[in-house]
Amino acid sequence: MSLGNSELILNPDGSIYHLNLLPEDISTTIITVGDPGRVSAVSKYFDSIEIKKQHREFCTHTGHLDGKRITVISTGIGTDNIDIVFNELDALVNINFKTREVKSNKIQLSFIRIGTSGSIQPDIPVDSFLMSTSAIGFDNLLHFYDSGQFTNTSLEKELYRHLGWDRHKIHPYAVDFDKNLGEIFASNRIRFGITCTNSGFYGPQGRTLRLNPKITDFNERLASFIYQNQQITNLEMETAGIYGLAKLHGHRAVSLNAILANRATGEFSKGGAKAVDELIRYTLKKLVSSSLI
Ligand code: R1P
Repeated sequence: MSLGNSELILNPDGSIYHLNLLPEDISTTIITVGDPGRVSAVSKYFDSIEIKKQHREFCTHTGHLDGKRITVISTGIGTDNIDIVFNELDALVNINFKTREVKSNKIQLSFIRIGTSGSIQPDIPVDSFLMSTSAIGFDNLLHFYDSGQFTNTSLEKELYRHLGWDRHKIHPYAVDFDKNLGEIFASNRIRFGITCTNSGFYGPQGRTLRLNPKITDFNERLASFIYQNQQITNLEMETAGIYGLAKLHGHRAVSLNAILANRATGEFSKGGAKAVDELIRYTLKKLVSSSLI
């Protein structure tokens, strides 16, 4: 079936609508960052850069490091952007832009998020690194896709029971990381945990400036949940969408977080840029030394 002009939107130069990219512009190994400014903070470590493109908040650099072709792209903030970035990146490899048909032989992409996040456990210090083994999405993105077989329904059920928030009409979805991809980036420097993704930075992460929260113990309820010996460790705004859309499309994804805030102790990193730079260098080192990507 040929996709209509209003569904698969291509620019006059043949690039995909929001990302402004052509199929040959991306690698199958893709690092996602939230901040467009972080793209060059990653690509400055490449041996060479072949592509630099930007449209809106979506900045893309593709280059080589130690013989590996790597793309780094900024998603901006939030899972609404993740919906655009992941659908369009998948289209670049799995839809033929000339026939506008889905290809029969699918290409699998590997996504590594290098993001920032706030811990909700007092023993996870600022400037530490955390890998999300599962992500819980409060943002509703996956509810708009036929996603049943890709979600962790047992985690969802236990969480619903623990939170008891049915009266608030909150029904988060849960998706796991790709274990094989995660193993590449594991070490004793990285803590593992369940990440909560939400649709905002203030109220939806339990922050009160001038507006009163509806659920006054939001973070405390999350922090006291335990699933198969794992805690909910941190809050951010993209990982659940990334895990969900990667799984639905048949791609692999892992989310790595530099912890900048500790919401339980009230601390905020004094060296956030350094922590992010260290996570970038750590991730690239693990990536180039792996034979699995
Ligand atoms: C909020 O400040 C932003 O920072 C975190 C959140 O997920 C949100 O996108 O991640 P990034 O630093 O990767 O953008």
